[in-house]
Amino acid sequence: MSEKILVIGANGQIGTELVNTLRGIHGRDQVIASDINEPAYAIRNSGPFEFVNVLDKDNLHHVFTKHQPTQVYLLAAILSAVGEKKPKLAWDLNMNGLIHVLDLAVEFKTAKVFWPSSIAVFGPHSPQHQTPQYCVMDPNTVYGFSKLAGERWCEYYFAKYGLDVRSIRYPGLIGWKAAPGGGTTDYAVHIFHEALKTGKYESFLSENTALPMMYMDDAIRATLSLMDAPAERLTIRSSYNLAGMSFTPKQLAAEIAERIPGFDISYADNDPRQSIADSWPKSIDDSQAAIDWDWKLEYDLPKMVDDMLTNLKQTI
Ligand code: AKB
Repeated sequence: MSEKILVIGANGQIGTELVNTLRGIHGRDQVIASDINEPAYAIRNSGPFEFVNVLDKDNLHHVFTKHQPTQVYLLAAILSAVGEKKPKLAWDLNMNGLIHVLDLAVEFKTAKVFWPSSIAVFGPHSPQHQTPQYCVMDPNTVYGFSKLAGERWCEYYFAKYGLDVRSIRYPGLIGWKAAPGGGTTDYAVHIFHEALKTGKYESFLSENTALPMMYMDDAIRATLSLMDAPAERLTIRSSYNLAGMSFTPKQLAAEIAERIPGFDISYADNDPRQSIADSWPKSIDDSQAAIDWDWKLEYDLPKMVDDMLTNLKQTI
């Protein structure tokens, strides 16, 4: 069957890469990019585009009627750092945007829905090392508890309406093609740009703050593997833990300094993102993803740093 894929929030860090990868697989006209803003440069000329505001259900209904998508990726969201500045908007967008899409997917009999969750669903009382799939979860950011509530809705729509909704708890994502959009893990992208431009960087997280991270190539591959997996193999309908690699700003800076001699890192005091990072896991147990859909990581820290610097050099 030929797919018709709607990507909502296509302008973001994941969306721009996902849209172009999906277009490479399914053909440009089979993948409808959509966003509340003008299409980002990276996706502007690569296929069809619709303006979509996930909070406007009539607008969404019109887009579903027009394109009758067989798959929907809902990527529109407010991330952790921006969410703390605009808590009500973050809750509204992250929650009601999801419920609108789940409702329309049921109404239009959309075959599959992908929705991203995050390591932000964990909180200060969750185990910090090798955080398991199931454990205490007491997120203390609006972003984190909107994602946790969203996971519950996804599982509920699967159980109640048979909607084939699939999800991953992404770690911090690092890529060279698009900028991250207001998260706590963004330092791990900014550092590469500043290393190449100025040879120095002030990290807003302290030197020993370990967080789970993943290279974008792995994240896109994981997303497509989960979406391609046979439904009967999937045992988790809330959201799968996904680990990637774990490192601190100091460890990342040391890897960069090996390739850019003289690179200098300093650390800011009292950034509000520090307490968010301190409430999140340091590493994640993603063994269920390996069992259910054969997940295997390809990029470790040195390989990711090599690839980032090689590619970014050509764009800066
Ligand atoms: C953020 O930092 O808010 C995101 C995330 C880990 O979900 N990158």
